[in-house]
Amino acid sequence: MLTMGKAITRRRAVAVLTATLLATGLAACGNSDTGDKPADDGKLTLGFSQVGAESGWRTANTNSIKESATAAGIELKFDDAQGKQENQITAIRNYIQQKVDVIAFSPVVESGWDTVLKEAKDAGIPVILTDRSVDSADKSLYKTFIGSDFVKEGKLSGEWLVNETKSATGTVNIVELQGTTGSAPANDRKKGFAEAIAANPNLKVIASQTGDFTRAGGKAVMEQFLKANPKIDVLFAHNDDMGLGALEAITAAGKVPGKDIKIITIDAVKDGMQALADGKFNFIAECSPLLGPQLMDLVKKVSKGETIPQRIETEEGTFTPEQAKAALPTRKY
Ligand code: GYE
Repeated sequence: MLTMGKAITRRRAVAVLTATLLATGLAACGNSDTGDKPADDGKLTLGFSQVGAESGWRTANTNSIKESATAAGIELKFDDAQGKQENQITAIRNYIQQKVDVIAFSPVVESGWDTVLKEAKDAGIPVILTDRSVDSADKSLYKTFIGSDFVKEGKLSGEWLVNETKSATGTVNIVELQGTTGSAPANDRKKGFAEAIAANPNLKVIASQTGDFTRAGGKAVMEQFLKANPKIDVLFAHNDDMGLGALEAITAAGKVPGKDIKIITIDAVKDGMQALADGKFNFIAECSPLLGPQLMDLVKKVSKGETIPQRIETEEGTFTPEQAKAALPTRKY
């Protein structure tokens, strides 16, 4: 960590020196191998590898990152990995080759990052994890993580259900739509929810499968759940989009969402909040995608070699239908 910090300080010192030389009209000591990055112009360059465009949350997150890079005067190189880890690894390697100042990415799954993170570290390029974390034991492979407490989101969802069903007699059958297999939010939300309902044996998860965080996935898996299980009381979907897809399957099966089947989701993007305000969903735990401004702040800090916290968590709440109605008019995503 310390060595890396020093390396960064040195890199920045070179950048400042280069900028000064340019400003005084002297020849620049050029980075001729950086392709589209000109000889260091003093501008910070951030290489960002995004998961994909699977959900409303992701679209809002991408917009937040692009807008805040522009606002902060940071040059952004952006790559959409289309949900594939190998594409993210390729993008990160390209950023290393291009000698960007900082790399940030939202890892699609938790494991399998050590090699490429080590390559970035060896090149002296600091890495910031945004939104999703990695399971690397060596914490020096990245500077910080900025994002949500996914276990807490699952827990809040489960606690709402425990309270909602406290006077229920008999078994409450729950189906669960999981996020992308192996992703931090899918692993953690499942865990948090399971922990929250564990003390109530009448709350039973009778089916749990991935819908890959997409509307299409949520709809297709919910159709299977409905075919296989005559009595479903509750749907817990790991994001709004899968819940929205499931609504179509539930309605097509002749059931009333929000009444025959209670629906709990996570994210609180506008479409989800509308479904909640309309009484089709019953509860949403919030997960904010607006990570851009804080990320740009951190990019500036790490590039100067400043010490930053190892983990920075987003503040979030929960919503009932009434609260969704009140929040919708000013909702930013
Ligand atoms: O909840 C989901 C998205 O990683 C927190 O990814 C993010 C999740 C979000 O596809 O909608």
